[in-house]
Amino acid sequence: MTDTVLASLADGVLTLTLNRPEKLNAFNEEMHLALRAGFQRAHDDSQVRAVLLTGAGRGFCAGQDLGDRDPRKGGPAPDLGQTLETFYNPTLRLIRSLEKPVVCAVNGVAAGAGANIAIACDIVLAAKSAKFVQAFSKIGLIPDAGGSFNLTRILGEPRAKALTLLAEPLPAATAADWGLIWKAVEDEALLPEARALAAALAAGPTLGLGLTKRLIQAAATNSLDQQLDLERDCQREAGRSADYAEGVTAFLEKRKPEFKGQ
Ligand code: T3D
Repeated sequence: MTDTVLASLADGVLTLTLNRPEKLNAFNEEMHLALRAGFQRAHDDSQVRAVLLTGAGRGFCAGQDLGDRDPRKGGPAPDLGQTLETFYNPTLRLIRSLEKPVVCAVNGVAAGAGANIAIACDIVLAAKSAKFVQAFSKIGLIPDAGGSFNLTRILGEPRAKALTLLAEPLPAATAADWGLIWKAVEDEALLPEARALAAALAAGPTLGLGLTKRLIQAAATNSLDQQLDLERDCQREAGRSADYAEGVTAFLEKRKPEFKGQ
């Protein structure tokens, strides 16, 4: 059987490649479990200092495999609240709570939950030919996989509502102009750029980068007072790290720092 998610670790970067190209990498149960296992490994393995998520073939991810939801096959209607709780939400929580950078290279169409998993990552690069489709309303569903939260927070209500109600494809260049993603790049530059970015992050001060991620995410819901307290606590922790000592020493010695991720 083919692996539905390819995983490889090199130079601190765990690359996870969604691998059901004939279905534009739509999620079946096996792919859900494999992706979740990949992000769990990123949590557990100190050798992993950054994650790179991408898709095999011409698509990034077309969301749920609708072949597995075919009403014509009969039987009771599935409880989709339960499928979110069982399959999508744990992965979303693992991505957001991972205190290591997650780079997403959107190599082609990202639809439904596929689009929303991409935008939940920390730094999103997309090929210029890629597009983001909030496909849910076309089949009578609502935006999930954190989409209603992230789209609204990043874009504001007018654009979040138009994208989700109309389900019109959003080209990568517009997604970048709107600040939904970091960058749209030439198709052939996507993987080289994403790999270089992930490698640079993996060579960085992992603890400080993880705390930074925690802070930026917390700012969405914290008051200024709460955020100032959190900055104080995180800076205290960062200030005790070996990487901070190395960073300052390297600066004073006018050389490149060699961060160990501690
Ligand atoms: O169910 C739950 O657990 C709740 C959670 C839901 C989360 C969700 O993600 S709901 C949203 C599900 N996704 C969609 O509705 C997107 C459906 N796909 C599309 O709208 C289009 O395929 C795309 C816009 C993504 C791409 O269009 P295009 O023209 O580039 O490609 P295509 O020809 O439509 O698709 C290529 C093949 O992939 C095709 O198969 P074939 O005809 O070559 O054998 C197509 O059927 C297959 N495919 C694409 N998306 C899915 C899919 N097969 C199963 N499920 C899919 N989602």
